[in-house]
Amino acid sequence: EHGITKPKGYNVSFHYNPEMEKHHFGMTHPMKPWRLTLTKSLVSAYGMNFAMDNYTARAATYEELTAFHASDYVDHLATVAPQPQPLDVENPNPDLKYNLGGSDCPLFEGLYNYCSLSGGASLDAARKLCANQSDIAIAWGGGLHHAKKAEASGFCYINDIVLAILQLLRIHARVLYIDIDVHHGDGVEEAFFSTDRVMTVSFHKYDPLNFFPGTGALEDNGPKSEHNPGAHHAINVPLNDGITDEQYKWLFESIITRVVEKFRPGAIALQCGADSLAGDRLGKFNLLVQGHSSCVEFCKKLGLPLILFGGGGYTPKNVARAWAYETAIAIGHQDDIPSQIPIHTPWRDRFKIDSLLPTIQQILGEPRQNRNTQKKLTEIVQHVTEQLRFVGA
Ligand code: ZL4
Ligand code: CA
Ligand code: ZN
Repeated sequence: EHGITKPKGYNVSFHYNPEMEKHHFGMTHPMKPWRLTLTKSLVSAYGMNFAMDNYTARAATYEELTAFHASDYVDHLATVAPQPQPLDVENPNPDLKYNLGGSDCPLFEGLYNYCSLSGGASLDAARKLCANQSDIAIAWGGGLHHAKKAEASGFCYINDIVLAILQLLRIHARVLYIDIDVHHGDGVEEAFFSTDRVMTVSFHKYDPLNFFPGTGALEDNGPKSEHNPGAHHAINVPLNDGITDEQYKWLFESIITRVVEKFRPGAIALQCGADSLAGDRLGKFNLLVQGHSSCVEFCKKLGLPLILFGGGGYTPKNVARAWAYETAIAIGHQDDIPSQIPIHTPWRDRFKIDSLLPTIQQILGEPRQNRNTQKKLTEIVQHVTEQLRFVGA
């Protein structure tokens, strides 16, 4: 018996392929594809699959990948051998072709398959929205926002988000891209730098010398030339460590309200990187599941076709909680699912925090010192408001 039923009046689709988890970046690499399995098992244990259309994602084809990526890069990805030997200690910075084979973007067994599955899920999700068969489409295996046209970067090889947005642009005049991963969404920003049909908004930690990728300053708003249609269509929200739910929610809602009002998108693509949660191995924000998921809730309420991508997230138990809870928001059951994690969840014990009963919104990790002042946040909203004066009719 479960109380979770299909929402009336709209459809949610969930795009996932269990093959993705079989790939490994390396034992100590922070990116763990099995966090997707953990997410899926939590979603299933809650019975959420009864409330949405579940699809086993297919692999993207070569033609689909080269809709954005350079064919020589995709050719190389398809044929390159897995890491021949452990990184050479004598030469830790070998000349990397397409930035492949270093510690961030290693060459592992089945890499091309992993990339095409991630791309395939996001493409399927976008096509479901385009066909009007789904109102919210979910692809937690996507969100790989750093990949460039002909270069791997920051654990990302294929930019599934760009591929999905290109699909949405066939139907919609304007698409809004929002990125709540703790890192700057540089690959997506760059891909749509010169068009006024995509506005990109990234919230991220910004510390150019010490935090990857070092781009995304407040003043970077697209091409500097007013003759370039992309001018003013990149919004960046640079933050410091320790930002809280309350501050983040205020910033997100203030900015997205203004953006939607001026840009009037036909669809929204939301990258839900979970490394902005407290207790992340790489990120140092203080967001709880409540604050992170409030961004999803806010976007859903805008009532536009919505695609949800995964992204970063390096403390798998927290990632699974956030993405499962955000799935509950998508199907409209966030207020009636039990907060306690169902007994039948595989690895249920691993969700426990200090032997407390495991619940879906509990996050583990020491709070970090908040280095964001209200004065700075107000300045950010002011700057964004000024940029938006140049946008729209
Ligand atoms: C690791 O322990 O800041 C990779 C990467 C591998 C295993 C053993 C190798 C040890 C942390 C990160 C050497 C690691 C040296 N292993 C990593 C400038 C850097 C060069 C590489 O969430 N070293 C590069 C990328 C970022 C850099 C973040 C976020 C993706 C996303 C979307 C990408 N790169 C310095 C770091 C480890 C590793 C431990 C690591 N890499 C942390 N931050 C980076 O936005 C999915
Ligand atoms: Ca971001
Ligand atoms: Zn990230």
